[in-house]
Amino acid sequence: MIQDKALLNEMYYRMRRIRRFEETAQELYRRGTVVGLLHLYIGEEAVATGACLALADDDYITSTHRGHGHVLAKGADANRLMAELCGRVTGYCRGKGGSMHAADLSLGILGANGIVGGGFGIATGAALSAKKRRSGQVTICFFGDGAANQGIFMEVLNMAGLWQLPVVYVCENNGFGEYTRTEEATVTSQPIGARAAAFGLPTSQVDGNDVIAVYEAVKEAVDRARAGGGPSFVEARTYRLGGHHMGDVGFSRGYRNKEELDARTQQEPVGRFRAWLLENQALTEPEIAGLEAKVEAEMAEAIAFVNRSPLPELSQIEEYVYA
Ligand SMILES: Cc1ncc(C[n+]2csc(CCOP(=O)(O)OP(=O)(O)O)c2C)c(N)n1
Repeated sequence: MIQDKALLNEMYYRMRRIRRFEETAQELYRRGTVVGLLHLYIGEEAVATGACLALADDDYITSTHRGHGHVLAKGADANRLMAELCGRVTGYCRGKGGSMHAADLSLGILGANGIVGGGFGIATGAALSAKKRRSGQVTICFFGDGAANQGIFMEVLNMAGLWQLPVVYVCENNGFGEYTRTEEATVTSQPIGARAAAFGLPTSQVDGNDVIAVYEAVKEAVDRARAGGGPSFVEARTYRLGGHHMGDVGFSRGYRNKEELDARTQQEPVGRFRAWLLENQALTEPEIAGLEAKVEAEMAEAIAFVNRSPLPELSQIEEYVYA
């Protein structure tokens, strides 16, 4: 059992912060304050948290269309991220990127990405750069089970294996693609990691709703990469509790049912870790309440920050866009 109280504290704080950020964003979306699509990370918090806690501050991550959890876990500012979702000039991309494009190079966040599989090349390139510069930096590439079916996945596994790059491919298998069950689109008689193993990468599979299990598996891979041992693959098995995006409500699309959702809700990672902390006397109820109050204050501040931040002027419509 991990005895490091500061680490356990940080695990709970980061997971709770992601959960409450997502719930707050959901609320702002319903009020019409969030602009554009919103893919929530609720239910998957342990993956981003466990993985990012295995990294150093100057290490890199690449993220996905479901990226708020990854960037928050790597230290992104909740105010600037919420402002970005709401199209405000104070957001990470001056309000022009929206939910799927937050980046902060000063924190090693090389970007969320609206292109499924778009992080593969960026992460592998960043790892090649780190190796060439002998910087000691490691890159985590987050991607979904659906993204694993993009052809570029095979290309980067080959290159990372060939050049022994310091990169960890973390596959978040949340059971679904877009309104599609994983088994409808992906061979499941073999784990996704078998693809990485074919290129010589060490692979592991963990319970992605167990933050400690994710941390330990990713830490082993990160330490190996930093020591010159090359790339690894980790599959974190989790479950997306919400719809594919905010517009996917209820069960009318028929790819899952209420019984399954209820059963999986029982295993959600934030409440599960909270209970574990108390059972194992790792944190006390007042200590946990203190962390929760800190998160609530941050979320209240994020809403206030959005409210006092302007939308871009019409005259700025052609600024900072590539054409
Ligand atoms: C190249 C590309 N193809 C298709 C889409 C549409 N799309 C958005 S999310 C998604 C499903 C991705 O599934 P997965 O990688 O498992 O991530 P999850 O949504 O489950 O987190 C698809 C097909 C896209 N954004 N980009």
